[in-house]
Amino acid sequence: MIQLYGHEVSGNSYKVRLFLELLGLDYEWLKVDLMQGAHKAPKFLALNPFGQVPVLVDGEVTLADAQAILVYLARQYGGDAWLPTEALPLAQVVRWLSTAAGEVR
Ligand SMILES: N[C@@H](CCC(=O)N[C@@H](CS)C(=O)NCC(=O)O)C(=O)O
Repeated sequence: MIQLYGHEVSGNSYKVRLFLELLGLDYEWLKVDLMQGAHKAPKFLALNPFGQVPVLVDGEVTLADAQAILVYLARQYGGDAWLPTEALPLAQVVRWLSTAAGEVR
């Protein structure tokens, strides 16, 4: 089953949770206690050397960064409905991923 490491006050974790729900995928939510510094412990740094949530584990795939995870999930499970392959529509999706990570955040 897909595992998502995150924290409930993390907007980047929320983005991934929301998309997993929209895709109707089963997943296990694993809270990383940011307040206790669990994201800087060796066990978590082995998943993401940046020491940040979210991190997605899907079988052999371990992936950090909300935008990268959204792209992975869209292509792996959502098909063209969520992530088109044509140049301009794809660029428009990336534009809004970038805006969400930048200006909106
Ligand atoms: N580029 C990353 C940034 C992730 C990020 O900033 N995560 C925050 C929580 S929203 C975090 O783990 N902060 C703890 C830290 O940086 O020490 C993404 O978009 O997922």
